[in-house]
Amino acid sequence: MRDPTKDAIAGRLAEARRRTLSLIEPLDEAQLNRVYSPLLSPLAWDLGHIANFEELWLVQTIGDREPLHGDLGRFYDAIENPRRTRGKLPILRDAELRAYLADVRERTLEVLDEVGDLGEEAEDPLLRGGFVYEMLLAHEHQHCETMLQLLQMVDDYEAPTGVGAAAGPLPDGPEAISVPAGEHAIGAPPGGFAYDNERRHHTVELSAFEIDRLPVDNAAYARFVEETGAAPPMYWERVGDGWVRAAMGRREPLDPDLPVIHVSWREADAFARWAGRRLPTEQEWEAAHDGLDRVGAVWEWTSSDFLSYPGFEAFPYPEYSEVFFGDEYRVLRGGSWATDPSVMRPSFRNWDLPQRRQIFSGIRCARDT
Ligand code: AVJ
Ligand code: FE
Repeated sequence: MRDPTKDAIAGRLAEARRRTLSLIEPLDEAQLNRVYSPLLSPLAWDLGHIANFEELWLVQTIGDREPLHGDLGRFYDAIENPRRTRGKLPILRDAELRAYLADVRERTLEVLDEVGDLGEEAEDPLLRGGFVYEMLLAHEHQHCETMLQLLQMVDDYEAPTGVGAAAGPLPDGPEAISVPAGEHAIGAPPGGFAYDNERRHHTVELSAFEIDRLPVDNAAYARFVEETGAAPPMYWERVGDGWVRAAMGRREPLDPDLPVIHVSWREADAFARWAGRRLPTEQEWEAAHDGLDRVGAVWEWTSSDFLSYPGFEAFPYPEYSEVFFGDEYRVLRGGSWATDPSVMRPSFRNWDLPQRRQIFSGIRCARDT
C-alpha cells in the first residue's frame, strides 16, 4: 500500500485492534461469554459486533463482498438485539470469534487497497474524507469503552498499562469560567470527520452563565449523599463512616479529590440543585469548552435532551443517531478516562437514559449570571 492516507488508516486500524485485544488479553473464554449485567453485553458480543460492523461497512458495503457467515449479522444488530438478550444469542465464541475478527480485518485491508480516492473531493460520501474508515475507528474505540464498563464488574481484572489509568488529582485554578451573553457556534464545522448528530454547524444565542472549571469531586458528592440520604454512586460501599470504591472485585479507599463517577442524570441533576446550581445545557458546555479544564476524566451530564440540530440529515444510517432523538435520552459531553482521545472533540455528543450509571458519567455544575 503506497498511498500515505491509506497507510495511515491501516496503521490506526491496527492500533485500535491492539487496544481492543489488550483489554481482553487477561480474560478466559468463560469471562468473555459471561453475562455480568442485563445492562451490558457479554464481551464476546461486543467483540463480534466490532468485527461485524467492520465487515458490513468496510467489506460488504465498500468492497461489495459477501459476508463470511451468511446472515449472522442479524445477531449483532444493536437495535434488533437489546443488551439483556445478547447472552443467549447464537453468536460466535472462542476460536471462531477470534478467527472472525482476523478474517474480516484481512479483507478490510484488501478492500482498502482497492478503493478510490479518500480525499475531501471524493464522490462517494462514504469515502469522502475517509468517512467510513473514521466511523469504523470511532466505533471500535467506543465499544472498547463499553467493554471497560463491563470490566468494572470482573473480579481481579487488571487493565493493561496505559488503559484505564485513573485520572490524577484536580489542578488548582479559578473555581468557574464566565461566559458572556452572545452568539456561539455549535456543532462540527464542514469537512473533517463527525457523526451526523453533530451537524449542521449553527449558531445559538446564549444568556450569560458560569460553569465550573472542574467536575464535582468525590468529597462534595459524599457530603450530598450524607446530607440528603441520596444513594451513593455505583461501586461505592460504606465502611464505618467513610466510603470505599469496590470495582473489579477490589476495595480501595475513595479518593476525595477525584471526580465523582458512575452517577445517573437524575443524581447529577439532584446534586446540582442541592448545591444551588444546575447542569449546563449542551450548548453552554460546548460554548465554554475552550476554557474548560479537565475534560476527559468523566463524561459530563447536561440538562439537554438528545435532539437533532437544525438541518440534520441521517448519515450513513438512521440507527446511529436518528432513532434515539427525543426526550428519552440526555446528552453527555466531553469524554472519560476510558474514552480514546481520538474520539473526543468539543462537538461530540454522547447520550444515555437518565437513570443509567454504569457509564463513566460525572457532573459539572453551571449557573446563570
Ligand atoms: C454513542 C455510546 C450512545 O453505544 O449506543 C456504538 C455508540 N453506536 N455502536 C452506543 C455506538 C453504535 C453509542 N453511544
Ligand atoms: Fe456498535
